[in-house]
Amino acid sequence: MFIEDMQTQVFDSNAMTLTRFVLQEQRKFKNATGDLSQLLNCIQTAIKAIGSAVRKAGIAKLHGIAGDINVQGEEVKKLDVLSNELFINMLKSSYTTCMLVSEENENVIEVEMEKQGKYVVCFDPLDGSSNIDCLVSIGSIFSIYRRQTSDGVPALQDALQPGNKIVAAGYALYGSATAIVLSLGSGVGVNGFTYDPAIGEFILTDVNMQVPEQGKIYSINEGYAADWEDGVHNYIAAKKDPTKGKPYGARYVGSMVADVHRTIKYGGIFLYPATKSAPNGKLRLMYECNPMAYLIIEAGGLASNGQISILDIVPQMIHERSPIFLGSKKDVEEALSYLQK
Ligand code: P6P
Repeated sequence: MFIEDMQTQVFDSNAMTLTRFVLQEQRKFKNATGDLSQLLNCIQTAIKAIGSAVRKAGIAKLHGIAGDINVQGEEVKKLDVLSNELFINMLKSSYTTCMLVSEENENVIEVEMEKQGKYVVCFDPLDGSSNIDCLVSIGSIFSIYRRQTSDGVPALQDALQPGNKIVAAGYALYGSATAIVLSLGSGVGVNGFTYDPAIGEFILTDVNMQVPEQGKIYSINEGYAADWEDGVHNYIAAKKDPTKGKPYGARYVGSMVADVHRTIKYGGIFLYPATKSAPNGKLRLMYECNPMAYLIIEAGGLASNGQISILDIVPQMIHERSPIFLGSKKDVEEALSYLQK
């Protein structure tokens, strides 16, 4: 029987998927071995699986604390434990990494010798996971470096590299849609991809993303205002009650990936400054500040710790924290001028 109201679905038979994009970009580097493409495609798989778990967490009771047993008698893994395992397994099985740094692991993760490759990956598998129970957007953040030691057992120095040594970086945003934003190298630009569940691929939707030179939004947790240094106080006061022009709008999700993604798209400034109780700020250098700074700078913005570019900080510890001021060039420059008064 012919169903007359059959809708002919329009398929783009030439959609630029993330996989195709990565392979296309690889062709621009004549010495490319394909290892980075292989690594990025394995990261993409981890992100697809995390996106699926995040979206069914409530139904699948994935919110439970690690070690709980669900009604089927299966161990319930917290989403961030599951996300961490997915990243580690996909990264190791890419045969392109030799050392991993995860927000969830106290020490560096050494990849088995038989699976080792030349890359080091620092990642936060599920950033902002404290927001998931109320369905606020959360994300995964990653940065990729080349190992510095020549071969053999990787050394801690392979992990403790400044952000200006990043080879590629990106984040996944599990929001109203699942998106990946990444840069495949300095000067290559920043591109955004949106997940199409109909075909299980990320489709290029934001070409050559640029942070507006100046925005109209400031993003900071005002709950800590009593702890801010004077420069931060005075800057935020000037945004609220400017001597000329309109006040800035305030937006703060409390999930770094969501706040940074909005900043790239709309402009403005995201601030997580040092406070008396957190003299180095809260956000982690290796897998939050560095990758986000790399992307913002690649997209034409700025990212500073208040004194120097985030990417110039030489890490001393894999979980060290840093204050961060990132976003539109003019907004960050203005904020820094208040900090240096
Ligand atoms: P606060 C989430 O816990 C997170 O690590 C980042 O994603 C976010 O930007 C920050 O902490 C929020 O911290 O102190 O404002 O709740």
